[in-house]
Amino acid sequence: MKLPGSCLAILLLLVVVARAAESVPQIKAKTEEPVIEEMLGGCSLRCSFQWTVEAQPGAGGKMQPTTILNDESAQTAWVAPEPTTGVGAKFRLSFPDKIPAEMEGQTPFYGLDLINGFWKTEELWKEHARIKKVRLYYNRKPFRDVAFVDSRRWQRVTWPDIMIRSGDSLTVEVLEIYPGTKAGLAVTELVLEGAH
Ligand SMILES: [Ca+2]
Repeated sequence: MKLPGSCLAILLLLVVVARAAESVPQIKAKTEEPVIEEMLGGCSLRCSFQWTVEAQPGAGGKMQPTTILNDESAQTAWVAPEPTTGVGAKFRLSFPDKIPAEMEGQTPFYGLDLINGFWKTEELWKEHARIKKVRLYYNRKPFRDVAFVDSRRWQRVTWPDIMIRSGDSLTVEVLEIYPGTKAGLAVTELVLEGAH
């Protein structure tokens, strides 16, 4: 059987895409200490740089600035707008466009902490979906696939140091969720780890 050129091209593309997905390291987040509201805002990469967050509710949606994921409050959570479930949602955490020259490429970035779901109450937690698996992109290149457990505790993922340069960003793409009883995905807080 002879396949038309276009079919071969598509097959080849599928193989390339499958290989690219396989090459992303698959890791599990570590479950850490319980969340204590008063302890939020401790030491993090914030000691060197602030970062901004944008959220895109699902594939084809638009990135919108949000402060709810880095407001140092476990009472507030980003919630997937209806009718989206949160699968396909993306959060982009961006470093400043202009890092001071003496700090350019000098500050390590090595981890991400998550408060999954709508942490505020047990009831809200059950009602909203939680993150099960994400793909992380550094400067829009796939970088790690991370599995999270269904827990109200802090969860942490780490990787070898990346030295931050002006305009760098980390994107978190939601691949799978633990469904809620009533609503789509909620995420309470994302914290970048690094600096020291
Ligand atoms: Ca929050």
